[in-house]
Amino acid sequence: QGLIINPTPHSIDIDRTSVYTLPATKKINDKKGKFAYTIAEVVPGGIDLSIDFGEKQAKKNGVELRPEAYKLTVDKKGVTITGYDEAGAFYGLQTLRQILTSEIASSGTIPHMTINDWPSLSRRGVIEGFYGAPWSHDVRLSLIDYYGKNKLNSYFFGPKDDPYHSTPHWRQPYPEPEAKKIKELVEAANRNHVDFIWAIHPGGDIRWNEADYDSLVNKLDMMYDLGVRAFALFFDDIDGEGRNPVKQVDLFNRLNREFVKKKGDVSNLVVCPTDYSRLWAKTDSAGALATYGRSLDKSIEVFYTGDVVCSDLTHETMDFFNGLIRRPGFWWWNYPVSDYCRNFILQGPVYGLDTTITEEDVVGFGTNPMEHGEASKLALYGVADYTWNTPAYNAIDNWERALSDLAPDATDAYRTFAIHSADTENGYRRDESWETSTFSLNEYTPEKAAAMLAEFEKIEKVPATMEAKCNNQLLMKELKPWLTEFGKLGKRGVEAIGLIEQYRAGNDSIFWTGYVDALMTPEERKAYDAHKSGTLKLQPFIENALEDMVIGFYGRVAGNTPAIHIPIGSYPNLATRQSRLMTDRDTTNHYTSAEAQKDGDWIGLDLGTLRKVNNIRVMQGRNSTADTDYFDNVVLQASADGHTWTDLTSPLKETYDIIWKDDNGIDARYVRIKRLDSKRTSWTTVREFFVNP
Ligand code: LTM
Repeated sequence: QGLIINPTPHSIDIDRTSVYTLPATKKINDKKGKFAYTIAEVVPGGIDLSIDFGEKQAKKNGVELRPEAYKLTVDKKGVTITGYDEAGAFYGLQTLRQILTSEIASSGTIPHMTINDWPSLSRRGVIEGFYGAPWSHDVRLSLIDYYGKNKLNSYFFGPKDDPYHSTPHWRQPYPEPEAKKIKELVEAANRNHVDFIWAIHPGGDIRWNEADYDSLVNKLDMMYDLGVRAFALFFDDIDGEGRNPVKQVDLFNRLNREFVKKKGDVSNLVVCPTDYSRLWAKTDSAGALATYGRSLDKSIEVFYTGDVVCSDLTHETMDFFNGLIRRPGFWWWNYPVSDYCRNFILQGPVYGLDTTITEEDVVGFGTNPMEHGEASKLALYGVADYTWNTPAYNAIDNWERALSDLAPDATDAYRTFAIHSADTENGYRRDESWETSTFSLNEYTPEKAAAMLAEFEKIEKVPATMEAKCNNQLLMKELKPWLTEFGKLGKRGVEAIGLIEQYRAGNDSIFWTGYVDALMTPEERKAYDAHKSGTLKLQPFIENALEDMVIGFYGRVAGNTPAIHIPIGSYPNLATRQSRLMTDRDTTNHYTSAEAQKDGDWIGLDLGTLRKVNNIRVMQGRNSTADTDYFDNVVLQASADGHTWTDLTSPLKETYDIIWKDDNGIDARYVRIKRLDSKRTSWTTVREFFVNP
């Protein structure tokens, strides 16, 4: 209580009956003279501090005997930090920084305590490995500082859109100003006990010949001269000759012998294979991963993203990969990366990581963040906690602490924004709005409506509160477009609740005027689509309420139910706005399942009421008949009640565009395409699902 330390220490023992009073002056005993810079940063006022490190000292003082471990004691003499090594002592100082700024020390005293601490995983870090605008120099520096503060020790520099990291310029030196910045980053990383690992991504146009081998060594040498002492080679997301696993392995082994070992002060290579996900990895002995397992030097570490590109981390996931590559893999976690859903800013908790994972499963853990570096800190706070103290990790508790760490004066407002800005809608699905209970019109109660109204009113105020109280300008710059749309979402929600009341009171004329007003204009829709929040519950709540009310309203004034087409099916994201792309009468955009298709999966429409259906057309695939993302071997079906289905066609194999017509028609409220059995595992995509077009 009153003390927040991230990452959570392994052991902390506080004696609240005795306190050490912070003195007016600084008395520092920095035994090896290594920490003047960090102490000046961490300790602003007076203190009695003794700091040392080394195996001998660690043994003497009861420090856990493993790299990066430390012990920190506060007693009547002051603060003593002993590191197993220099990094351990540095981490002891980072813990001290958090003690001194915690409530526990706000009155100038600190209770006596003993902290014994060490990392669960020895390689903990960040991969700047996304597509999109690489981080700016300022953001990188701010992040490196953040890694140090949160005991993250590895930073892979591999932004896909850095032309000197990848094709076309990987063979060439960085221009002078860029090279200078990299040197500065290396220095900042060294100050923060972070390994700066420079990655190269040459597979797009590499030629397996001596000239390109020399180009590669030459480039690594140039980076070495800038101070880089750790390297990675990425062969992800490439076509052509570069994919050859035998050539890749030969290259890695040769570089290991002729560059890494020869230099003597360069860390083990880390490589990313082309088969970095189980989704397309071959499991036979001639497959790429088995080739790595058989022939790759044992000192070389191998990245893996899991069962799919963005996956949860589990023992089963790693067992599959580790068995093939014959060593524990290096986990590449594609979260909170948002390059596949750039209109989202992912602010939810860090979860999906098994807390019984150990170094027997993974040799290291790298997280791939968003191009919004500051806004990614929320997730990095979680990754730091998980990787440092894996068994104790608690996702929600960590997320709550992260919010107050990043926006101490605007925590509530930031929390309101973040809780509704977590899901991806169409990718690595994340829980969102978990404290909000939405309701459909027929479940209305005054209490439920009041609760939703209160939430929307709170949301409406968030942008102004964040503007006034969040002092982190880099963060605000990144969040701003989303905050603006979030405020508008709040306003739309307040209006929707008002309309529900008018509708329920039978005020048809007021309802109708308000309804027309509440519909989003194409410009409003475009702005929201570009910077989305609340896609899991809030926006669907508003849209469903409006739709239900207008159907009811037409029924009331015209005496029948109008034609509606609501997407339904076995994929969870059919309930989101994204699925409306299949009923928007625009064949240039599409709904995507965002999950592999399985036998029994189905996609269909609810027509709102029983109707005569005599014409159905389902256009699948993203662009053309060449697309592979259609359901294979499906049957078109109709149903009056959603339980008993009638086949309208025989099984349709490899049919991208399904057309069914029958002059007599069938009475149905539901229609669907249902997959029978097939080997296809791609996602499925529907451009348009027409019924009686
Ligand atoms: O994940 C890997 C190994 N490669 C790429 C990343 O560069 C990209 O950021 C993520 C997320 O889209 N997916 C990838 O396949």
